[in-house]
Amino acid sequence: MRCLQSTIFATFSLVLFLAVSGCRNAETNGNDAETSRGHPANRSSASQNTDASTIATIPTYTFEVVNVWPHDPTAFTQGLVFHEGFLLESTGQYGESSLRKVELKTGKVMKRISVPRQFFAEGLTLLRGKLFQLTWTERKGFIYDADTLQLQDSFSYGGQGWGLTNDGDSLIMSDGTHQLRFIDPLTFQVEKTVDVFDEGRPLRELNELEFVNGEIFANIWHRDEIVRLDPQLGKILGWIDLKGLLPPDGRQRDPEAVLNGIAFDKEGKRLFVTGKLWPSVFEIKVKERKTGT
Ligand SMILES: [Ca+2]
Repeated sequence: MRCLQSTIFATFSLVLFLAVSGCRNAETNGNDAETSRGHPANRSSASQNTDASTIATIPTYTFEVVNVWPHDPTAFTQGLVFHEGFLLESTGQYGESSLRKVELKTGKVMKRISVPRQFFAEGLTLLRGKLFQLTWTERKGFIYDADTLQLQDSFSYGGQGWGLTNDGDSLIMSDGTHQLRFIDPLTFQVEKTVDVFDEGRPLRELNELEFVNGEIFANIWHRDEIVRLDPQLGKILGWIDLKGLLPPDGRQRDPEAVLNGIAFDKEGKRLFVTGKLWPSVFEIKVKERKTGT
């Protein structure tokens, strides 16, 4: 009898040990996913599906500078849009946030609308003649006339506001997570969300956005890279490596002086990028990186 009790106890202990080990492994894997931000030069991705059969090589792109234009080095760029020959820009920081109309070739600020000092302005997009501007943690967005920059209205949303673009129908916003929200521009209800994964891990801190030829281009906070995303699935379609675009000696010593600003000229097929406190706006051509380069 004692032997049987011992056997039962030993079996129970083994099951308990395996269960606890399994939990620990799951926790460890979860923490790895939370903390890992690195990624290899030659990438593969399973997107939302980690099945090995779906893993495919993701192309990486490099760039060629077509033009360099001046940019206000005090502009803490959070949103960038191209419209009828001008850049429209949202700048952040409390007490300094603004909406600007900027002459591309001179960088001259033609018009500047100050955002009330209790708001930290973020992403910006132009849809149906209106400019929509997010704020960081204030859960309030502003709507302006795209031609006059006159404030017309405001709207509310949950969570943080980071980047903003649109697909012609919906506003698409990032909020510091790996999720993009599609929002109705009239009711401001969330229509759907799309999650972005890099090799099975959440790709967090998606920042400034731009809708380019049916894809979403997204800055990632503190990285000199833009990720190209499928808007329907959030699947990663490619990476644009912008290291070296603005060398370290061209940057201010502010750790926040990072790449953040993508604008696309649909008619001219021109792509513009800049950063927070950067002295230049770059028109770039994206080129697929050849193997071994
Ligand atoms: Ca943009």
